[in-house]
Amino acid sequence: MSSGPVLVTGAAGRIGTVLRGGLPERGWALRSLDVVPLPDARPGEEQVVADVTDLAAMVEAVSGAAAVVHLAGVSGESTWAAVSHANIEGTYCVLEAARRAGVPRVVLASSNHATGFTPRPDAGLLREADALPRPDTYYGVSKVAMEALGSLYADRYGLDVVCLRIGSASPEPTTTRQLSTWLSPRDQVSLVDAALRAPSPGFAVVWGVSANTRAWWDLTAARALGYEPVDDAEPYAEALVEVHGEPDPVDPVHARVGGEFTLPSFDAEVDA
Ligand code: 15L
Repeated sequence: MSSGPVLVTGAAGRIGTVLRGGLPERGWALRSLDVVPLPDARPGEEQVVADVTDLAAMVEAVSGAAAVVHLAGVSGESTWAAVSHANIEGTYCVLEAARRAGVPRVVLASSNHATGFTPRPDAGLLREADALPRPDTYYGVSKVAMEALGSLYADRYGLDVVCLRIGSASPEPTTTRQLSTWLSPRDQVSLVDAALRAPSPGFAVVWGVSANTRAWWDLTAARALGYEPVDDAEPYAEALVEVHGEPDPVDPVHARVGGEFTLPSFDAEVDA
């Protein structure tokens, strides 16, 4: 591990806020970057206000960092212009800035939506290798591009790049799909900590979910990095099933891993 702080992009966002609470307890000094000033800067935390699509600003921001955790971007479906600029151009700038500044490791917040049209397995668990790019939205395409850029920078320039295909990062599960896809706040911290600490991961793509009883993603690769999930969505099942019913496997929301994002309501004509 190199010395220096970890630069977290999108630090004011949902996952960024969780990580800023948890990573310092695991020994990481943080440099928190967002396009807006943090409303709640913590003692010892460095702050940078910058846009991840500004390459010059990013080279300066990553300088001296031990690693980058890249969370910034559009976090759901939007127009092609918005998604491609923030997520694809933004990821390029983060990786290129890391290369130019000699930062050895980048952790990328990918998403299950990179593979959203993948059918949910009838039985057994889906490994990363069994889920080829099958994006369900422009957002999903941007996450496929993120993983491809990470692969390029690992192979060509020798950066360690760990892509986390995050399920549903939220305080608690609020739908029956999330009984399978939930990634709890504690486990968000553990997963990123493992991605930062794993010795020489090279290029890795791993699912990011808690130890959910109803999970359909195989955590073997994530555990190999050192991830030890502690939470399980199952204690929320009774209440959610009472309201929404048991998930129907032929309902498209439950038949494909991307859930709602695969529905016609996400068609371009609807979003434009
Ligand atoms: C994601 O990647 C999104 O950022 C989030 O808004 C949720 O849609 C999540 O996936 C999910 O699949 O639940």
